[in-house]
Amino acid sequence: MAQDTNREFDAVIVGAGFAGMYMLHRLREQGLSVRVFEAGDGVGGTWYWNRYPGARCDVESLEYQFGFSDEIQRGWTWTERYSAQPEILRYQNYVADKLDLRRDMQFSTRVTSSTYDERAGLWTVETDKGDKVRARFCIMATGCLSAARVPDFNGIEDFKGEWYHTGDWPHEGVDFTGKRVAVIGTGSSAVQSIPLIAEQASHLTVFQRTANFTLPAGNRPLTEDEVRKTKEVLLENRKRARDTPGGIICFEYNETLAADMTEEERARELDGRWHMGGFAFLGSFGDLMATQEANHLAAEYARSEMRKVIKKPEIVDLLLPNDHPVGVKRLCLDTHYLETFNLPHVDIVDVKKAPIERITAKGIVAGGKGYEVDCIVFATGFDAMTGAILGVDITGKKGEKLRDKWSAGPRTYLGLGSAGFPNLFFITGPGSPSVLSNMIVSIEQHVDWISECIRRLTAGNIRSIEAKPDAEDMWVAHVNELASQTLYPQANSWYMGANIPGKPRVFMPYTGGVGVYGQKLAEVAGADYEGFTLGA
Ligand code: N01
Repeated sequence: MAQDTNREFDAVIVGAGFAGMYMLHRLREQGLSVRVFEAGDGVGGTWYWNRYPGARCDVESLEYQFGFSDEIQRGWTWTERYSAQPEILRYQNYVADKLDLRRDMQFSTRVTSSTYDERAGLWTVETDKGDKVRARFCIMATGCLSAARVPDFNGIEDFKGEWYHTGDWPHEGVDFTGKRVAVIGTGSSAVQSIPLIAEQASHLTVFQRTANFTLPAGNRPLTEDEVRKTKEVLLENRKRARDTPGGIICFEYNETLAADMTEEERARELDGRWHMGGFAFLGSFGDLMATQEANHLAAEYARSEMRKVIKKPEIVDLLLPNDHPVGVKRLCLDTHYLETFNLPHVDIVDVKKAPIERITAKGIVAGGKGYEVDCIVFATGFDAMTGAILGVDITGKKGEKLRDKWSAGPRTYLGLGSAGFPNLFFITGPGSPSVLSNMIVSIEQHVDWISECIRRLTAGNIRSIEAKPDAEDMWVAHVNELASQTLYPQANSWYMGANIPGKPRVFMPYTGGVGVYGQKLAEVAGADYEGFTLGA
């Protein structure tokens, strides 16, 4: 039921994940009236929806938490090196309690449209529950990986069994005991869920289009000592993290080029970092993400390690990635993933060779062969980075639709705003480091910048801020130019929009790193929001 009709707020925030929660807190500190709309029935965002078995963060818990409040961080104790989804969601609820966030949040409500009224200088935001509110600022805290996507397989409506998407998992969980299960996809969600699904299923068939690089997660319980020590320095650590490329400090990037190292030195780097677990491996050489030669050395090493785990000779080649450089698709952290394929009741089907033709009442037909199953798990990913933003019908000045403006790919200035759409902000939008970084560090960086911007506009009695078209053009060109100096564009990844048929192929995140990006944000703000037009 609509709660708010014709009310006016200073700001509307779309989404109550980490970004929406912190944005609300910051704006309320300024005494602004704020309404958060959230489609789920609680806070959490990604961690609210992704409840599939094995869901876990691939950034270490001691770094994947808010860093703005000493009281909050001291009041929470993480239990594992990489937190599982239930623990992260409990943490988010703890923060929501602490800051009393829910009183300004309206749950189970999806924002359907947001329209700018140029004369009034206000956004009109409408929801699927019939709300229609007005606000000076509209802030999209919609997340980068929140528009779950099931591909358009023929016949899906005929399937008589149960089917699920990892990104929209039933809250009560799913019991696969004794069932014949198909998992489609082999990205991070599949890599995490497959070992646990295999523990229950009577038979598991994995439909793989692209083999992924997976490396040992090395998850383990945290010791009391390391938790205590981190609490002492967490806020300091967070400041340091903002100056790093990835927003994390648990490892450093080796800046030496592969060619400038001896074979022994390279082996030591690769081996040491592989066994550290996590993304440290990608920091083995300064040019690992920039040159084929350096990357090939790391990819060969990764394949040799992965090969050691796979015991069925007939599927080794299938499970080893060989069509893209390592790291250009998100690395997957492996906890018993490759080992699962050694089990007698687990099979893999190469859908690159034998594409899925249709889904029938009884299962899946691929390459002319039928696979009868009781359940299908779509681990097929998301309409990443732009899907959730464009899921809202956003209309800016002169009736321009953001969907039309972005039809050839997203266009933003700094990933924060888009020309023609005054007072509309994106948190970790396309064109910012976002998914290539520790998301919470990037969220805090953006929220702090946006809230300070709003504070200065309010203090100066300035009604609006809007990206200038030429600044935006330059930023888009800069983001593309940086990406082209890396190997990232060489894979069909969701970073490129390549997982969605028809989506423009544009490398969306900013590859220059959180630290460099932060300096740019500070310069822009310090120069009276250079590149933005401020309206009286
Ligand atoms: O999605 P994905 P995800 N027919 O897009 C396949 C974050 N995350 O949910 O590679 C057959 O990576 C597709 O094949 P291909 C993390 O950033 C983090 O797993 O496109 N297959 C691919 O194998 C991650 O990267 C964590 O050829 C089809 C898979 O489905 C991001 O979320 C955990 C297909 C989709 O993989 C997304 O991960 C989970 C089709 N028509 C997620 N369409 C952690 O923190 C797609 N596929 C650890």
